[in-house]
Amino acid sequence: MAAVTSIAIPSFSGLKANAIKVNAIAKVPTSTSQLPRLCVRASLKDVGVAVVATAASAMLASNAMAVEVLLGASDGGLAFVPNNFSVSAGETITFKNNAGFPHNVIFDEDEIPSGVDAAKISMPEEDLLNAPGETYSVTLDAKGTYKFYCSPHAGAGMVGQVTVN
Ligand SMILES: *[C@@H]1O[C@H](CO)[C@@H](O)[C@H](O)[C@H]1NC(C)=O
Ligand SMILES: [Cu+2]
Repeated sequence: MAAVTSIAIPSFSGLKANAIKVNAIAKVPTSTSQLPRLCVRASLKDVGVAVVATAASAMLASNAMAVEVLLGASDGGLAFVPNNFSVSAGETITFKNNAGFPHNVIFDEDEIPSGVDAAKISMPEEDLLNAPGETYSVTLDAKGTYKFYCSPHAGAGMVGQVTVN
């Protein structure tokens, strides 16, 4: 630390330099192990702040352009929650297993805008979401009304509708 202090001094002059020198010496840690430790702690804190800020902005961005639909009502009802909603074209719709699974998400080929391929936006018919929290996400680009259902539970009324604006 003594070497650093004496290098800094020549760029100042007279009384001011002496005053700065006194301050600098007063702040030099008495133990050489103190300074590196302080530096490490400071940089970890900065990194932590940066990570939190990034996570918060990512969350805001995803909230702005995503809709979550629960598969199965929390009371056990076999339903999409919500079962009738609107999204913007290109917005991500994430279906999330909640209760009463297995579920799937199949778009009805006769109840979607013309030119849209139902197979491309549906889960494969033989696939089922079996585990809690499992998701299926889809993005719809063509505007219009789409109807979808869960194949195991369509007969029980597990059907839904989304309007893409
Ligand atoms: C879904 O919402 C649309 C638009 O608000 C409405 O026209 C339609 O009747 C609703 N369908 C059902 C099944 O509730
Ligand atoms: Cu289902």
